[in-house]
Amino acid sequence: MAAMVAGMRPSTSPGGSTGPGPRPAAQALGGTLAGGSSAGLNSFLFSLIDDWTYWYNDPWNALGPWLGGFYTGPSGSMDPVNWAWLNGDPYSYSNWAAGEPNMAGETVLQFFGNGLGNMQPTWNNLGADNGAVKGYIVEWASNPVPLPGALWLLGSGLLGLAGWRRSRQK
Ligand SMILES: [Ca+2]
Repeated sequence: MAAMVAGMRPSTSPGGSTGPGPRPAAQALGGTLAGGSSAGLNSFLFSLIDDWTYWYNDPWNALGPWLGGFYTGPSGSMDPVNWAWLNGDPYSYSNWAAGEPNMAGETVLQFFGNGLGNMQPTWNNLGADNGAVKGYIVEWASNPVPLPGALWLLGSGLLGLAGWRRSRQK
């Protein structure tokens, strides 16, 4: 059972080009940014953050929380195939929004909906240093009982903790 929780991005979380801003925050909690590596899991993750608390309008589209996807293709290019998940899941499922991924250099992945106010479980590639993304989803490989004390430092940003039983491909 992997436990997952949606949290607001801490203001002290560093951004930078090495990964999503919340990545070190997730690691500090003993977890990692969640991976939507199947249709069912992606829908489950979206259900955790289907709330404007975790989204903003940019103002042309709805930009949602970070996921743990990152680009593995050649520098200076972009494609929908060369991606991986921080949790090690196989990249065998994708749910890109229309026209995504687009820009080279936008090497990390977020929930994104085409159009103002359009929260969707579809994906966009975005620059890792984007400071406006409000939310992220943490996942643990096993049920973190007791929960890491640091988890509660996220305070009011937490939407909930939910379990997900994955069936890994062997
Ligand atoms: Ca993009």
